[in-house]
Amino acid sequence: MTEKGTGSRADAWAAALLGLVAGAVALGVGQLVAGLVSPKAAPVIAVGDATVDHTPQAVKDWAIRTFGAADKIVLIGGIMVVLALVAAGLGLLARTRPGWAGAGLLAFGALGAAAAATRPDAAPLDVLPSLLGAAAGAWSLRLLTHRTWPDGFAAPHHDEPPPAPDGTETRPAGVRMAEPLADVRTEDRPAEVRPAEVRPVVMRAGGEPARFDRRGLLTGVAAGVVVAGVGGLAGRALGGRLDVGTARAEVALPRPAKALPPIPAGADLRLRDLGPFVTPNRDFYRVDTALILPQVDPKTWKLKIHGMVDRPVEITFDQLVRRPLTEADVTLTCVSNDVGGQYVGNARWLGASLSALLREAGLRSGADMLLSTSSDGWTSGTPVDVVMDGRDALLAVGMNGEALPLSHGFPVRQVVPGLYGYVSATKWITEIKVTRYDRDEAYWTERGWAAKGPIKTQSRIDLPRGGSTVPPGPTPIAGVAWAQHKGIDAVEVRVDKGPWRQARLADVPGIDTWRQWVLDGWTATPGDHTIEVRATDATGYTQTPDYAPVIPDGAAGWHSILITVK
Ligand SMILES: Nc1nc2c(c(=O)[nH]1)N[C@H]1C(S)=C(S)[C@@H](COP(=O)(O)O)O[C@H]1N2
Ligand SMILES: [Mo]
Repeated sequence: MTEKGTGSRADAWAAALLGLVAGAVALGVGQLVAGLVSPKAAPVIAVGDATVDHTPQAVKDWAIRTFGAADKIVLIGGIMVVLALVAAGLGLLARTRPGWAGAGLLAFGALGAAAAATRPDAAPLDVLPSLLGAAAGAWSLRLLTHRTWPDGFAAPHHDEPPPAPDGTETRPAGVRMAEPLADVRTEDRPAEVRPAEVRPVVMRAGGEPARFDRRGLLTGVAAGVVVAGVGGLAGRALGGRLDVGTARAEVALPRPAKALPPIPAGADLRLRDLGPFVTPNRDFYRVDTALILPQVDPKTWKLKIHGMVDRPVEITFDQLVRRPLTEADVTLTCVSNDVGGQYVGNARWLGASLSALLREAGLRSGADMLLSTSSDGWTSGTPVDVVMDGRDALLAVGMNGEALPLSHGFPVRQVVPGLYGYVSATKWITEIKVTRYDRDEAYWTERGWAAKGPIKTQSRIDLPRGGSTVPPGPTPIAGVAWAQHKGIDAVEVRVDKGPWRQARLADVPGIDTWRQWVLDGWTATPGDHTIEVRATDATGYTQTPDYAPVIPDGAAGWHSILITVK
C-alpha cells in the first residue's frame, strides 16, 4: 500500500531540520544582500526595529524592567526563536505541501520587506535583503527536500505495529522522540517496505521506517549551513565598509571658544564603589531605539532647521565645528531611570550653541517646540523656551575630550541640561523642525510618555550597596544627587527611620551636573538596617517619599536600601 503520508518521526525531524537550514540560508543571504545595500535592512534587524516601534508600551516597560540594558539582545534572540520555530514548521509542511511551504517562506520575506520599507529612514532597496533572502530560503527548502526524499513521501504503511515479542504493548509512535542511531536495524525491516537498497532506513521500535536519504540530508544540511554562514559573514564584512569608526578617528575637534576650567578636584569624593564624577565614555549608559548603530558620515552629515523660522538653515559638519564651540558639564538622565537606577551619567560636552543657531534662523512667534529627528527617524520634542533661556543647550560634537562615540550620537547630538533624554538629547541628529506641541508629537509622546520632561530632583545611595553585608564599625554612606539646571543644595540620610542627618556635599562645577555626597558619621551595628536618602534642590524643593513610576514623566520617591551588618 502506498499513499501520501508524512512518514516516520525520523522523517519529521529531518524535515524540521531542513526547514531550519532553509531559514538559515534565508537569513544568511538576507544578511549578504543587506551588506550590499543597507545593513539596517537585514531581515532580523528590520523586523526587530519594527517590533521595537510597534510593541505595546506595557510590554516594552516590562522588557526594560526585566532585561535592562540586555533588552535588545533578548529581542533579537526572541525573534530568532520565533523564526526558528516557523522555519521548522515550514520544513514539516514542505513534505506534503511544498508549494505552501515555499509560499510561507516568501510571506515571511514579505513581512521582513514591509518592516524594512516602513522604517522612517527606509530606502527603496531596503526591501531586497528580506525578499531575496526568502527566495533563496524557499528555493533551498525545495532543493533540500528533493534531495532528502528523492522518492517523495510514499508512506510505507499505516498498519498497527506488530506486538512486541514479550507480549507487552508496543509504544505508540507518538511517545518517543528521535531514537539514537543504535536503532538503525536494517535487518528488522519488513521486506515489503524496504526502499531502494542503497538508502539506509532508520527504524524505530514500533514505528515506521524513515524514507529519507541520509546522505542527501547530511550533505544538503552541510551545504546549507555553509551558504548561510558564508553569506552572513560576508554580509557583515561588506556592511562594515560603511562603518564610520575611521571617519570618527579622523575628526579633529577645535578648541572651545568658551573653555571651562578643569573639574574641581573636590567634585570627586574618590570613594570606592562610588562612580567617578565624570563618567568615562565607555561606561556611559546608552538608551536608544537603534538595534544597529546608525552610521552617519560627518562628510555628508547635514542639519536642516526649518518650520516656523524666517530663514531655514542647512549646516554641514565642517560649518558646525567652525562655529564658536562651548564646553559644558552636563549630567544626562533617562526618564526610564527608576529610583536608585543607573540610567544617569555625567560628561563634559563640547558643542555649538543651539540657541544661537535658532536665533540666526529667526524663530517665528507661536513656536513652542523643536521636533528633532535622528538619521534613523527617531524624534524628540524640546520646549523652545527651555532651549532659548540661556542654558548650555548644545549641538554637541565632543564628549569628554573626544568626538562623540558612535553609540552616543556621532557626529552630532543635542544636549540640553535639565531635560530627560527623550525630550532633549537626540543622537545622530539631522533635522530640527520648529513647530508647536499642538501640531506635532514626538516618538515617546506618541507612546504615552509626557510631552515635556523636566528632570525630577533625585538622589541615590551607591555605598554601601543595597542588599550587601558589611562589617560593624564606622561605615560611610555615599551616593549622588541631581537636579539639573537647579543644583543640589542639601542631601539628608536617615537610618532605620531615625533622624535625618545632613550629608557632606562634594564640589560641583555648576548647576547642570549631579553632585556626590557622603555621610561619614554612621557606625554600623550588627543587624539589618534600612538607609534612606532625600535631596533638596536650589529652588528649596525637598524630595517627598511619594513614589511615582517612570512613566509618564519620570520616577520620584526616596531611594531606600536594606543592608545587613555582621
Ligand atoms: N536618535 C536617538 N536619540 C536618542 C534616543 C533614541 O532612541 N534615538 N534616546 C534618547 C534617550 S531616551 C536618552 S535617555 C538619551 C540617552 O543618551 P545616551 O545613550 O548617550 O546616554 O538619548 C536620547 N537620544
Ligand atoms: Mo531616556
